[in-house]
Amino acid sequence: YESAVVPAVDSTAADIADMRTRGAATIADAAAQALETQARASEATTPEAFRSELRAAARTLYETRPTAVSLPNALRYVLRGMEGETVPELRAATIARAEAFQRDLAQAQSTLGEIGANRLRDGDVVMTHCHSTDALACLEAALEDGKAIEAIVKETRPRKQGHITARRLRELGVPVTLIVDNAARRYLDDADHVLVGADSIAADGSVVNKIGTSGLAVNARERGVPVMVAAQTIKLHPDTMTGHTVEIEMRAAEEVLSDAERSDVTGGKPDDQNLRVANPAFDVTPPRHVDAIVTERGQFPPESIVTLMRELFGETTGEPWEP
Ligand code: RUB
Repeated sequence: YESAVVPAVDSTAADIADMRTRGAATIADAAAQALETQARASEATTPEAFRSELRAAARTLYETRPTAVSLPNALRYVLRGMEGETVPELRAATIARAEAFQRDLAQAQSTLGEIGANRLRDGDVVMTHCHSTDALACLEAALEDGKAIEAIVKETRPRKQGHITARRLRELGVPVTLIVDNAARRYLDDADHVLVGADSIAADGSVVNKIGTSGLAVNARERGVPVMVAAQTIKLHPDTMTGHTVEIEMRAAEEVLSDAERSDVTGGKPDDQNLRVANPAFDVTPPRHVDAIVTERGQFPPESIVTLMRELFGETTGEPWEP
């Protein structure tokens, strides 16, 4: 039934793979939306065919980027709601479930924002890395509470998601100092908090987020600047409860070194196999370098996040399309 996957699912998958749609929460939202589109457009005539189509769509979406667990968590949540005896029943249930997921995601982010805002005081300076909608929700709620906030925004090479953060913060009226990543340690002296998001959080409280987060957290600890991770519970990685590790995505060399730059660096021999570029998209910050994980269920010291994971997931494991 693979061929019955509608073009909208393929284009959502391509947008995620190429990072036109990016950031863990936004990816989850887009994936749920794509499953809804598949359910609406399906021409399946039997319940079995409908289920197979939805599972094939989920697999297409899943195979885009490996690190943000919000993607399989979203797919699993929607597919679990695919209940009914007939195609119309299955269709209605899947659409309702996808819509509920998207509603809950938005609600969780705003609840998380209010909780995170309580950690911020009037006049605080916050250092950010990458672009996280969960992190920005905390700043937005603090502003709504009438607190003045300033931001030091790390550029975030190679994709410069810091520019998205800077633009969003300027829209909110926040004064922004944009710095290159290498300047972070120097500017930590001016920061009251480091505030980042997460792509996945492991059962031991390790935080998987944009490459450079772990170095920033180590430097912040050395400088005595608290590190706050804003992450909805959709970022909690169920498989890590049974010893699995989180796969770190390696992205294309061209993001780091353009063809023209490669030619320059190799002295006109762009095929030089001994010039390798390594481009990991994420890294792992150990729990000892994180002060608080802020979720919509409250804030947690990283070491106790596993209690929340057990409560939310029970023994959930396996691929999203497995019944
Ligand atoms: C994005 C990134 C973000 C998290 C959290 O990486 O690391 O910090 O996904 O974002 P990329 P959010 O740009 O490679 O997708 O809070 O919006 O879910």
